[in-house]
Amino acid sequence: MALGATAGLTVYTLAIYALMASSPLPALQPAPPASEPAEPAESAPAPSAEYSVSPTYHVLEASGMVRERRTLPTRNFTHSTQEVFASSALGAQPDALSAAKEVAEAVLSLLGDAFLPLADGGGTGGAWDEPSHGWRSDGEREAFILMLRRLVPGARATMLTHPSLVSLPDPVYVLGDLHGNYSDLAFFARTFWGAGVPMCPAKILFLGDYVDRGPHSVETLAFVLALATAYPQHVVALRGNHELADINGDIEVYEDGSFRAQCHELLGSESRGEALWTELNSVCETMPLAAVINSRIFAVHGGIPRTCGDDPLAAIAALPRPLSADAIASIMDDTVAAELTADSPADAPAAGLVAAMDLLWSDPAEDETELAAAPAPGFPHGFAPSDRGGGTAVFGHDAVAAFLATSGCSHIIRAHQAPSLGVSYAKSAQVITIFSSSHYAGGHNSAAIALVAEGAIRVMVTSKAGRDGAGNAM
Ligand SMILES: [Mn+2]
Repeated sequence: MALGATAGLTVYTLAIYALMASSPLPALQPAPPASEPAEPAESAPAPSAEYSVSPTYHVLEASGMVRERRTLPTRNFTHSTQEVFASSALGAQPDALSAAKEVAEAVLSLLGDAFLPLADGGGTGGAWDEPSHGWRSDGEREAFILMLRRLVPGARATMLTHPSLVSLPDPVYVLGDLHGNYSDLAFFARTFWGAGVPMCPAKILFLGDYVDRGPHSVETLAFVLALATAYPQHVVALRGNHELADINGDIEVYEDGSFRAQCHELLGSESRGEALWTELNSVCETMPLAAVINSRIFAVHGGIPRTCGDDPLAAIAALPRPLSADAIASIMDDTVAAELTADSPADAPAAGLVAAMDLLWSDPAEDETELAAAPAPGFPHGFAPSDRGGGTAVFGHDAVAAFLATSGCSHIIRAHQAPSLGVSYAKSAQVITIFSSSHYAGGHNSAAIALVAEGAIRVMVTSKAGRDGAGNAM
Protein backbone atom coordinates (compact mmCIF):
# COMPACT_ATOMS: atom_id res chain seq x y z
CA MET A 1 0.00 0.00 0.00
CA ALA A 2 1.22 3.46 -0.89
CA LEU A 3 1.92 5.41 2.26
CA GLY A 4 2.90 8.47 0.27
CA ALA A 5 -0.47 8.85 -1.36
CA THR A 6 -2.19 10.14 1.76
CA ALA A 7 -1.75 13.82 0.96
CA GLY A 8 -5.51 13.92 0.60
CA LEU A 9 -5.77 13.52 4.36
CA THR A 10 -6.15 17.10 5.36
CA VAL A 11 -6.94 18.57 8.70
CA TYR A 12 -9.30 21.43 9.38
CA THR A 13 -9.90 23.17 12.62
CA LEU A 14 -13.14 25.05 13.07
CA ALA A 15 -14.38 26.91 16.08
CA ILE A 16 -17.95 26.27 17.03
CA TYR A 17 -19.79 27.81 19.91
CA ALA A 18 -20.39 25.30 22.64
CA LEU A 19 -23.10 27.30 24.26
CA MET A 20 -25.03 28.04 21.08
CA ALA A 21 -26.04 24.57 20.00
CA SER A 22 -28.93 25.84 17.95
CA SER A 23 -26.88 28.19 15.79
CA PRO A 24 -25.85 26.91 12.37
CA LEU A 25 -22.36 25.50 12.12
CA PRO A 26 -19.88 27.44 10.03
CA ALA A 27 -19.36 25.86 6.64
CA LEU A 28 -16.32 23.64 6.23
CA GLN A 29 -13.44 25.26 4.43
CA PRO A 30 -13.23 24.02 0.87
CA ALA A 31 -10.65 21.31 0.42
CA PRO A 32 -7.37 22.53 -1.04
CA PRO A 33 -6.76 21.34 -4.60
CA ALA A 34 -5.21 17.91 -4.52
CA SER A 35 -1.62 17.86 -5.72
CA GLU A 36 -2.04 14.42 -7.16
CA PRO A 37 -5.08 12.40 -8.15
CA ALA A 38 -6.82 10.91 -5.18
CA GLU A 39 -6.11 7.27 -4.64
CA PRO A 40 -9.25 5.15 -4.81
CA ALA A 41 -10.38 4.04 -1.39
CA GLU A 42 -8.36 1.00 -0.55
CA SER A 43 -11.20 -1.03 0.85
CA ALA A 44 -14.28 0.55 -0.66
CA PRO A 45 -17.22 -1.46 0.58
CA ALA A 46 -18.92 -3.54 -2.06
CA PRO A 47 -22.31 -2.14 -2.95
CA SER A 48 -24.92 -3.85 -0.86
CA ALA A 49 -26.80 -6.33 -2.98
CA GLU A 50 -30.00 -5.96 -1.04
CA TYR A 51 -31.43 -3.76 1.63
CA SER A 52 -33.96 -4.67 4.22
CA VAL A 53 -36.41 -2.32 5.81
CA SER A 54 -36.13 -2.08 9.56
CA PRO A 55 -39.25 -3.58 11.11
CA THR A 56 -39.17 -1.03 13.90
CA TYR A 57 -39.04 2.70 14.03
CA HIS A 58 -37.82 4.91 16.84
CA VAL A 59 -39.71 7.60 18.65
CA LEU A 60 -37.40 10.23 20.07
CA GLU A 61 -37.76 12.60 22.93
CA ALA A 62 -36.76 16.26 22.76
CA SER A 63 -33.13 15.55 23.57
CA GLY A 64 -32.79 13.02 20.78
CA MET A 65 -32.76 9.89 22.93
CA VAL A 66 -34.91 6.96 21.89
CA ARG A 67 -38.08 7.06 23.97
CA GLU A 68 -39.54 3.89 22.51
CA ARG A 69 -39.33 1.56 19.55
CA ARG A 70 -42.49 0.73 17.69
CA THR A 71 -43.09 -2.05 15.25
CA LEU A 72 -44.46 -1.07 11.92
CA PRO A 73 -48.10 -1.97 11.43
CA THR A 74 -48.32 -5.09 9.31
CA ARG A 75 -51.68 -4.90 7.63
CA ASN A 76 -50.52 -2.77 4.71
CA PHE A 77 -47.49 -4.83 3.83
CA THR A 78 -47.19 -7.36 1.12
CA HIS A 79 -46.15 -10.89 1.86
CA SER A 80 -42.69 -10.30 0.40
CA THR A 81 -42.14 -7.29 2.65
CA GLN A 82 -42.95 -9.43 5.64
CA GLU A 83 -40.36 -11.94 4.52
CA VAL A 84 -37.76 -9.19 4.37
CA PHE A 85 -38.62 -8.26 7.93
CA ALA A 86 -38.37 -11.81 9.11
CA SER A 87 -34.91 -12.20 7.60
CA SER A 88 -33.52 -8.85 8.75
CA ALA A 89 -30.43 -8.79 10.91
CA LEU A 90 -32.43 -7.28 13.76
CA GLY A 91 -34.58 -10.36 13.97
CA ALA A 92 -31.47 -12.53 14.21
CA GLN A 93 -30.05 -10.70 17.23
CA PRO A 94 -29.39 -13.10 20.11
CA ASP A 95 -31.88 -12.72 22.94
CA ALA A 96 -29.39 -11.67 25.60
CA LEU A 97 -28.01 -8.83 23.52
CA SER A 98 -31.51 -7.84 22.46
CA ALA A 99 -32.53 -7.60 26.11
CA ALA A 100 -29.39 -5.59 26.86
CA LYS A 101 -30.40 -3.15 24.14
CA GLU A 102 -33.77 -2.59 25.81
CA VAL A 103 -32.12 -1.89 29.15
CA ALA A 104 -29.58 0.43 27.51
CA GLU A 105 -32.36 2.41 25.87
CA ALA A 106 -34.10 2.73 29.22
CA VAL A 107 -30.88 4.16 30.72
CA LEU A 108 -30.66 6.66 27.85
CA SER A 109 -34.30 7.64 28.24
CA LEU A 110 -33.89 8.26 31.96
CA LEU A 111 -30.80 10.38 31.35
CA GLY A 112 -32.56 12.34 28.60
CA ASP A 113 -35.81 12.84 30.50
CA ALA A 114 -34.76 13.26 34.09
CA PHE A 115 -31.08 14.23 34.32
CA LEU A 116 -31.54 17.85 33.38
CA PRO A 117 -29.32 20.91 32.95
CA LEU A 118 -29.25 23.17 35.98
CA ALA A 119 -30.12 26.78 35.31
CA ASP A 120 -26.74 27.99 36.57
CA GLY A 121 -24.81 24.74 36.06
CA GLY A 122 -21.28 24.28 34.78
CA GLY A 123 -22.23 24.35 31.13
CA THR A 124 -23.84 27.74 31.47
CA GLY A 125 -21.64 29.57 33.89
CA GLY A 126 -20.93 27.38 36.92
CA ALA A 127 -17.48 26.36 38.10
CA TRP A 128 -15.87 23.50 36.18
CA ASP A 129 -16.23 20.96 38.98
CA GLU A 130 -19.74 21.93 40.08
CA PRO A 131 -22.75 20.00 38.82
CA SER A 132 -24.06 21.07 35.41
CA HIS A 133 -27.02 18.66 35.60
CA GLY A 134 -29.24 17.28 38.34
CA TRP A 135 -31.79 14.50 38.81
CA ARG A 136 -35.34 15.80 38.60
CA SER A 137 -36.49 13.51 41.39
CA ASP A 138 -35.10 10.93 43.81
CA GLY A 139 -37.39 8.33 42.25
CA GLU A 140 -35.97 8.87 38.79
CA ARG A 141 -32.42 8.78 40.16
CA GLU A 142 -33.20 5.45 41.83
CA ALA A 143 -34.74 4.12 38.62
CA PHE A 144 -31.56 5.14 36.78
CA ILE A 145 -29.36 3.36 39.31
CA LEU A 146 -31.52 0.24 39.07
CA MET A 147 -31.39 0.20 35.26
CA LEU A 148 -27.66 0.98 35.23
CA ARG A 149 -26.95 -2.01 37.49
CA ARG A 150 -29.17 -4.12 35.29
CA LEU A 151 -27.19 -2.95 32.25
CA VAL A 152 -23.88 -4.34 33.54
CA PRO A 153 -24.08 -7.96 32.27
CA GLY A 154 -25.39 -6.91 28.86
CA ALA A 155 -22.79 -4.16 28.54
CA ARG A 156 -20.03 -6.68 29.33
CA ALA A 157 -21.41 -9.16 26.80
CA THR A 158 -21.71 -6.44 24.15
CA MET A 159 -18.14 -5.19 24.75
CA LEU A 160 -16.89 -8.76 24.38
CA THR A 161 -18.55 -9.10 20.98
CA HIS A 162 -15.86 -6.67 19.77
CA PRO A 163 -12.28 -7.79 19.28
CA SER A 164 -9.60 -5.98 21.32
CA LEU A 165 -8.79 -4.03 18.13
CA VAL A 166 -12.05 -2.87 16.53
CA SER A 167 -12.16 -2.26 12.76
CA LEU A 168 -14.46 0.50 11.63
CA PRO A 169 -15.28 1.88 8.18
CA ASP A 170 -15.53 5.67 7.90
CA PRO A 171 -17.31 8.02 8.45
CA VAL A 172 -16.47 8.06 12.17
CA TYR A 173 -16.78 10.76 14.83
CA VAL A 174 -13.93 10.44 17.33
CA LEU A 175 -14.19 11.85 20.86
CA GLY A 176 -11.39 12.02 23.43
CA ASP A 177 -11.41 12.33 27.21
CA LEU A 178 -14.77 13.27 28.76
CA HIS A 179 -13.85 13.06 32.47
CA GLY A 180 -17.32 13.36 33.96
CA ASN A 181 -18.16 16.40 31.85
CA TYR A 182 -21.75 15.47 31.04
CA SER A 183 -22.46 18.97 29.81
CA ASP A 184 -19.95 18.73 26.96
CA LEU A 185 -21.00 15.15 26.13
CA ALA A 186 -24.64 16.28 25.88
CA PHE A 187 -23.54 19.17 23.67
CA PHE A 188 -21.73 16.83 21.28
CA ALA A 189 -24.69 14.42 21.27
CA ARG A 190 -27.14 17.22 20.48
CA THR A 191 -24.94 18.72 17.81
CA PHE A 192 -23.61 15.66 16.00
CA TRP A 193 -26.26 12.99 16.47
CA GLY A 194 -29.16 15.05 17.71
CA ALA A 195 -31.70 13.02 15.74
CA GLY A 196 -30.53 9.88 17.50
CA VAL A 197 -27.72 7.46 16.78
CA PRO A 198 -29.76 5.27 14.37
CA MET A 199 -30.14 8.24 12.01
CA CYS A 200 -26.50 9.35 12.24
CA PRO A 201 -24.57 8.10 9.20
CA ALA A 202 -21.24 8.26 11.05
CA LYS A 203 -20.08 5.74 13.61
CA ILE A 204 -19.09 7.16 16.99
CA LEU A 205 -15.80 6.18 18.59
CA PHE A 206 -15.00 7.18 22.18
CA LEU A 207 -11.33 7.04 23.18
CA GLY A 208 -11.79 6.48 26.92
CA ASP A 209 -11.43 8.41 30.19
CA TYR A 210 -15.13 8.82 30.90
CA VAL A 211 -14.72 9.18 34.67
CA ASP A 212 -12.84 11.19 37.34
CA ARG A 213 -12.13 14.92 37.64
CA GLY A 214 -15.48 16.29 36.41
CA PRO A 215 -18.74 16.34 38.39
CA HIS A 216 -20.75 13.59 36.63
CA SER A 217 -18.59 10.49 36.27
CA VAL A 218 -21.42 7.99 36.78
CA GLU A 219 -23.85 9.58 34.34
CA THR A 220 -21.13 10.19 31.72
CA LEU A 221 -19.96 6.58 31.84
CA ALA A 222 -23.59 5.39 31.87
CA PHE A 223 -24.40 7.44 28.76
CA VAL A 224 -21.42 6.06 26.84
CA LEU A 225 -21.97 2.44 27.97
CA ALA A 226 -25.67 2.63 27.15
CA LEU A 227 -25.00 4.06 23.68
CA ALA A 228 -22.38 1.38 22.99
CA THR A 229 -24.73 -1.35 24.24
CA ALA A 230 -27.85 -0.12 22.47
CA TYR A 231 -26.01 0.49 19.18
CA PRO A 232 -22.98 -1.83 19.02
CA GLN A 233 -22.80 -1.49 15.24
CA HIS A 234 -22.64 2.32 15.54
CA VAL A 235 -20.88 3.15 18.79
CA VAL A 236 -17.60 1.82 20.20
CA ALA A 237 -16.22 2.80 23.61
CA LEU A 238 -12.50 2.16 24.08
CA ARG A 239 -10.84 1.92 27.48
CA GLY A 240 -8.78 4.78 28.92
CA ASN A 241 -6.36 4.73 31.83
CA HIS A 242 -9.14 6.06 34.08
CA GLU A 243 -11.11 2.89 33.35
CA LEU A 244 -8.71 1.19 35.75
CA ALA A 245 -10.03 0.60 39.27
CA ASP A 246 -6.77 1.56 40.96
CA ILE A 247 -7.03 4.99 39.27
CA ASN A 248 -10.76 5.69 39.49
CA GLY A 249 -10.85 4.28 43.01
CA ASP A 250 -8.22 6.68 44.34
CA ILE A 251 -10.34 9.04 46.42
CA GLU A 252 -7.24 10.46 48.09
CA VAL A 253 -5.92 11.82 44.80
CA TYR A 254 -9.17 12.79 43.03
CA GLU A 255 -11.21 13.71 46.13
CA ASP A 256 -14.73 14.86 45.16
CA GLY A 257 -13.84 14.28 41.50
CA SER A 258 -13.17 10.59 42.08
CA PHE A 259 -15.49 8.19 40.26
CA ARG A 260 -15.62 6.04 43.40
CA ALA A 261 -16.53 9.01 45.62
CA GLN A 262 -19.22 10.02 43.12
CA CYS A 263 -20.69 6.49 43.23
CA HIS A 264 -20.90 6.82 47.04
CA GLU A 265 -22.49 10.25 46.73
CA LEU A 266 -25.02 9.35 44.03
CA LEU A 267 -26.21 6.21 45.81
CA GLY A 268 -26.35 7.88 49.19
CA SER A 269 -24.22 5.34 51.04
CA GLU A 270 -20.73 3.96 50.84
CA SER A 271 -21.79 0.32 50.67
CA ARG A 272 -24.33 0.84 47.87
CA GLY A 273 -21.84 3.05 46.07
CA GLU A 274 -19.07 0.45 46.35
CA ALA A 275 -21.31 -2.16 44.72
CA LEU A 276 -22.05 0.04 41.71
CA TRP A 277 -18.41 1.15 41.43
CA THR A 278 -17.25 -2.49 41.41
CA GLU A 279 -19.86 -3.53 38.86
CA LEU A 280 -19.05 -0.68 36.48
CA ASN A 281 -15.34 -1.46 36.72
CA SER A 282 -16.19 -5.02 35.68
CA VAL A 283 -17.53 -3.51 32.44
CA CYS A 284 -14.36 -1.41 32.04
CA GLU A 285 -12.34 -4.64 32.06
CA THR A 286 -14.14 -5.77 28.90
CA MET A 287 -13.73 -2.57 26.86
CA PRO A 288 -11.82 -2.83 23.57
CA LEU A 289 -8.33 -1.33 23.66
CA ALA A 290 -7.89 0.27 20.23
CA ALA A 291 -9.54 0.72 16.85
CA VAL A 292 -8.50 1.13 13.26
CA ILE A 293 -10.57 3.17 10.82
CA ASN A 294 -10.50 2.09 7.17
CA SER A 295 -7.30 0.15 7.96
CA ARG A 296 -5.53 3.54 7.91
CA ILE A 297 -6.23 5.53 11.07
CA PHE A 298 -5.11 3.96 14.34
CA ALA A 299 -7.21 5.18 17.29
CA VAL A 300 -6.37 4.63 20.95
CA HIS A 301 -6.50 6.37 24.32
CA GLY A 302 -2.78 6.78 25.03
CA GLY A 303 -0.43 5.68 22.31
CA ILE A 304 1.46 3.02 20.42
CA PRO A 305 2.89 -0.06 22.13
CA ARG A 306 6.59 -0.80 22.49
CA THR A 307 6.27 -4.60 22.42
CA CYS A 308 4.26 -5.46 19.33
CA GLY A 309 6.95 -6.52 16.88
CA ASP A 310 6.43 -6.74 13.14
CA ASP A 311 2.66 -7.00 13.10
CA PRO A 312 1.38 -4.60 15.75
CA LEU A 313 -2.28 -4.68 14.72
CA ALA A 314 -2.41 -8.48 14.96
CA ALA A 315 -0.65 -8.34 18.35
CA ILE A 316 -3.13 -5.77 19.68
CA ALA A 317 -6.09 -7.74 18.30
CA ALA A 318 -4.78 -10.77 20.20
CA LEU A 319 -4.68 -9.04 23.60
CA PRO A 320 -6.95 -10.98 25.97
CA ARG A 321 -10.04 -9.53 27.61
CA PRO A 322 -11.47 -9.18 30.19
CA LEU A 323 -8.22 -7.53 31.24
CA SER A 324 -8.08 -6.88 34.95
CA ALA A 325 -6.84 -3.60 36.34
CA ASP A 326 -4.81 -5.63 38.86
CA ALA A 327 -2.90 -7.35 36.05
CA ILE A 328 -1.92 -4.03 34.51
CA ALA A 329 -1.12 -2.55 37.92
CA SER A 330 1.18 -5.52 38.62
CA ILE A 331 3.61 -4.39 35.93
CA MET A 332 3.27 -0.65 36.53
CA ASP A 333 6.57 -0.23 38.21
CA ASP A 334 9.62 1.26 36.52
CA THR A 335 11.86 -1.71 37.22
CA VAL A 336 9.24 -4.38 36.53
CA ALA A 337 8.33 -2.95 33.13
CA ALA A 338 12.02 -2.56 32.27
CA GLU A 339 12.80 -6.18 33.21
CA LEU A 340 9.85 -7.47 31.21
CA THR A 341 10.95 -5.77 28.03
CA ALA A 342 14.72 -5.51 28.36
CA ASP A 343 15.95 -8.01 25.77
CA SER A 344 13.38 -8.76 23.13
CA PRO A 345 10.27 -6.72 23.87
CA ALA A 346 7.91 -8.62 21.58
CA ASP A 347 8.88 -11.96 23.13
CA ALA A 348 9.08 -10.79 26.73
CA PRO A 349 6.90 -12.49 29.29
CA ALA A 350 3.83 -10.33 29.85
CA ALA A 351 4.62 -8.39 26.66
CA GLY A 352 0.85 -8.19 26.22
CA LEU A 353 0.43 -6.44 29.54
CA VAL A 354 3.13 -3.94 28.62
CA ALA A 355 1.38 -3.36 25.29
CA ALA A 356 -1.94 -2.79 27.05
CA MET A 357 -0.26 -0.40 29.50
CA ASP A 358 1.22 1.56 26.59
CA LEU A 359 -2.10 1.71 24.73
CA LEU A 360 -3.71 3.24 27.83
CA TRP A 361 -0.88 5.39 29.18
CA SER A 362 1.74 6.52 26.67
CA ASP A 363 2.22 9.98 25.11
CA PRO A 364 4.12 11.37 22.13
CA ALA A 365 7.55 12.62 23.25
CA GLU A 366 7.81 16.36 23.43
CA ASP A 367 11.55 16.46 23.01
CA GLU A 368 13.16 14.24 20.37
CA THR A 369 16.74 15.09 21.39
CA GLU A 370 16.14 13.97 24.94
CA LEU A 371 14.59 10.77 23.61
CA ALA A 372 17.63 9.92 21.48
CA ALA A 373 20.12 10.84 24.17
CA ALA A 374 18.66 8.73 26.94
CA PRO A 375 18.36 5.04 26.11
CA ALA A 376 16.81 3.23 29.05
CA PRO A 377 16.46 -0.47 29.81
CA GLY A 378 13.04 -1.74 28.82
CA PHE A 379 12.51 1.03 26.30
CA PRO A 380 13.31 0.02 22.71
CA HIS A 381 14.61 2.50 20.17
CA GLY A 382 12.10 5.32 19.75
CA PHE A 383 10.70 5.03 23.27
CA ALA A 384 11.76 6.55 26.60
CA PRO A 385 10.45 6.65 30.17
CA SER A 386 7.58 9.09 30.71
CA ASP A 387 7.38 11.64 33.50
CA ARG A 388 4.12 9.92 34.41
CA GLY A 389 6.30 7.21 35.96
CA GLY A 390 5.30 3.61 36.67
CA GLY A 391 7.16 2.27 33.65
CA THR A 392 5.00 4.28 31.22
CA ALA A 393 6.54 5.45 27.96
CA VAL A 394 6.77 8.35 25.59
CA PHE A 395 7.27 7.62 21.89
CA GLY A 396 9.20 9.62 19.32
CA HIS A 397 9.36 10.07 15.55
CA ASP A 398 11.17 6.78 14.94
CA ALA A 399 8.66 4.76 16.95
CA VAL A 400 5.79 6.42 15.08
CA ALA A 401 7.46 5.77 11.71
CA ALA A 402 8.04 2.10 12.57
CA PHE A 403 4.48 1.65 13.81
CA LEU A 404 2.97 3.28 10.72
CA ALA A 405 5.18 1.23 8.41
CA THR A 406 4.38 -2.11 10.06
CA SER A 407 0.68 -1.41 10.61
CA GLY A 408 -0.04 0.13 7.21
CA CYS A 409 -1.65 3.08 8.98
CA SER A 410 -1.10 6.72 8.01
CA HIS A 411 -2.17 8.52 11.21
CA ILE A 412 -2.67 7.95 14.92
CA ILE A 413 -5.61 9.61 16.71
CA ARG A 414 -5.35 9.50 20.50
CA ALA A 415 -6.52 11.38 23.58
CA HIS A 416 -5.07 11.35 27.13
CA GLN A 417 -3.67 14.90 27.14
CA ALA A 418 -5.57 18.20 27.32
CA PRO A 419 -4.33 20.67 24.69
CA SER A 420 -5.68 24.18 25.24
CA LEU A 421 -7.43 24.10 21.84
CA GLY A 422 -8.82 20.60 22.45
CA VAL A 423 -6.61 19.33 19.64
CA SER A 424 -2.87 19.19 19.04
CA TYR A 425 -0.63 17.71 16.37
CA ALA A 426 2.67 15.94 16.94
CA LYS A 427 5.25 14.03 14.91
CA SER A 428 4.66 15.84 11.61
CA ALA A 429 0.90 15.82 12.35
CA GLN A 430 0.86 12.05 12.12
CA VAL A 431 -0.20 11.92 15.78
CA ILE A 432 -3.37 13.88 16.55
CA THR A 433 -4.54 14.42 20.13
CA ILE A 434 -8.30 14.95 20.67
CA PHE A 435 -9.69 15.99 24.05
CA SER A 436 -13.45 16.38 24.45
CA SER A 437 -13.90 17.94 27.89
CA SER A 438 -13.63 21.73 28.08
CA HIS A 439 -12.35 23.63 31.11
CA TYR A 440 -10.53 20.50 32.26
CA ALA A 441 -9.38 20.64 35.88
CA GLY A 442 -10.25 24.31 36.14
CA GLY A 443 -8.36 25.28 32.99
CA HIS A 444 -9.50 27.15 29.92
CA ASN A 445 -9.13 24.44 27.27
CA SER A 446 -11.66 23.90 24.50
CA ALA A 447 -13.27 20.53 23.73
CA ALA A 448 -12.75 18.90 20.34
CA ILE A 449 -14.34 16.22 18.16
CA ALA A 450 -12.82 14.73 15.00
CA LEU A 451 -14.63 13.45 11.92
CA VAL A 452 -12.81 10.89 9.80
CA ALA A 453 -14.55 10.87 6.43
CA GLU A 454 -13.98 11.29 2.72
CA GLY A 455 -10.22 10.92 3.03
CA ALA A 456 -9.93 13.73 5.57
CA ILE A 457 -9.56 14.13 9.31
CA ARG A 458 -11.58 17.22 10.23
CA VAL A 459 -11.51 18.63 13.74
CA MET A 460 -14.01 20.94 15.38
CA VAL A 461 -13.36 22.67 18.67
CA THR A 462 -15.71 24.49 21.02
CA SER A 463 -15.24 28.17 21.57
CA LYS A 464 -12.99 29.09 24.43
CA ALA A 465 -15.49 31.76 25.34
CA GLY A 466 -18.21 30.77 27.75
CA ARG A 467 -16.77 30.52 31.20
CA ASP A 468 -13.44 30.86 32.86
CA GLY A 469 -11.91 28.62 35.50
CA ALA A 470 -13.85 30.38 38.23
CA GLY A 471 -17.13 29.88 36.38
CA ASN A 472 -17.54 33.47 35.25
CA ALA A 473 -18.93 34.13 31.80
CA MET A 474 -16.23 35.31 29.42
MN1 LIG B 1 -5.95 9.46 30.10
